[in-house]
Amino acid sequence: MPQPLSLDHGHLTADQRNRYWSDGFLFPIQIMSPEEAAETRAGLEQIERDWLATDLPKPLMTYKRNHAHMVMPLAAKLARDPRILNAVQGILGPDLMIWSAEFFIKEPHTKHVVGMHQDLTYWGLGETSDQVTAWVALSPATIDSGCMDFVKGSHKNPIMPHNDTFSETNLLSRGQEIAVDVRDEDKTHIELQPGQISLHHGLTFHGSGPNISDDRRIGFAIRYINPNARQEVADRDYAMMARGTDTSGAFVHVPTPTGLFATEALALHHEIQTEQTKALAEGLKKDVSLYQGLTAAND
Ligand SMILES: O=C(O)CCC(=O)C(=O)O
Repeated sequence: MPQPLSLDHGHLTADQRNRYWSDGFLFPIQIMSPEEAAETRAGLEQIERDWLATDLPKPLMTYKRNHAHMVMPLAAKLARDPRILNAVQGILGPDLMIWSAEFFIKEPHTKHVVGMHQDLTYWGLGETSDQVTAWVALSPATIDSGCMDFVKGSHKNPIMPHNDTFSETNLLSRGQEIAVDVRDEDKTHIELQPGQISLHHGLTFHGSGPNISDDRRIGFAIRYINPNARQEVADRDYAMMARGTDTSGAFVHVPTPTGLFATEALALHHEIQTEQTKALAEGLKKDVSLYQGLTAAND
């Protein structure tokens, strides 16, 4: 496991910022202790136990994989954690909004993978650098558990063609995969301990392998933008303020959740999912649910 980076009072140093812009990613950054990460994991697993069989308007998996921060206070707290925001501020500046946040969970001994892709391909935000993903490890992300793999410097490419494979074992919406041969030797394994994060640019080629370990692999991916970002495909777009001010007003602000799966938040969640699906589904010929390929444990 690589040693966590030495931050400057919780902020990225100039050297770390340069490394992000040169490589398209940065890791591992220790945000919280393993014990605190374990508490957050326990909170999530309590929700999974309590809500799996209830009559939520949509399957629990939909909320875990789409704007979890809007309907789960635990996810909003994590997405607005000042320690994560301090690191993200080093990349995007002082005004930060949360565009989206989702749990990526791979159950032990399962075949699910994430095909190599560039995030920005389907977001409708163009090829902007005014976004970054912080991926928080809530369990060990190792080669065995299916940690992410990043291709150094690949964020300097434009959005490349992707193929929709609709593979049952690919956790992405269309089973999408970049139409570029990525050699194993070009991949950096992003191994993280619970409580650590990685940062990655939305053009960075990345994916992840299956979980052959005995534990769940639980990651929480938070997509941050700054006010320079623009939605170019959907009629309108939404974001939650995290820090500073929104100087552009280009995004409809969404409130932090007042409680777990509160009625108003569920209604807004539905509205946002409908709008963002337009961007995600642009050009999609085949009707497909947005989040497929998950086991019953993720439902
Ligand atoms: O969690 C994974 O394995 C993949 C996550 C991912 O593709 C992302 O956060 O952009």
